[in-house]
Amino acid sequence: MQVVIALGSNLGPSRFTITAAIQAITQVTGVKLLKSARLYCTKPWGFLAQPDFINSAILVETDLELHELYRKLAQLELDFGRERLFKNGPRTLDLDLIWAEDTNINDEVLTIPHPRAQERAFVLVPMHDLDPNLTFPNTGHTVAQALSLLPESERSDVVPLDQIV
Ligand code: PH2
Ligand code: MG
Ligand code: MG
Repeated sequence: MQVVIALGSNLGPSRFTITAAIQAITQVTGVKLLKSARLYCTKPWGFLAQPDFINSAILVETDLELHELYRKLAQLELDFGRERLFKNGPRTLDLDLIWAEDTNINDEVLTIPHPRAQERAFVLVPMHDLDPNLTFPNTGHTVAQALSLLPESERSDVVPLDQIV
């Protein structure tokens, strides 16, 4: 099945960490990279007094069960020396399972679609690069629709790295 993974970092060499993490995910057995979004510089959401983030997202094809994929991603976070100072605070590497075709999961470990994805421009803008027509099964909204519901001020806080001079 197809899965969207969001990547974020704002501690250490974030830009390197994100590109290296994408490489590492493609090395996981049973995971094939279909498409990468651009890298974005994004204003912190939730807790403001921290550095800007680098965010991106990838679309993968996997035959792993989603909890198995989740455990592999959690291990990769640790391999990259994951530090997470507090909830919504600075982190070395965050890998979140955002979307998995027409799948809804809500158990002790996993919530898919990610419960806050549709409110966050730093998730939706990279997903829009992957495919604006990906549809969230819980709301029926496409990525393009969810994005259009956000205030312009939030969308403009997500800037492609190659547009920063
Ligand atoms: N992740 C958070 C909290 N806030 N803000 C931005 N811009 N990017 C993130 O990835 C991010 C955040 C918790 O996971
Ligand atoms: Mg996370
Ligand atoms: Mg997160």
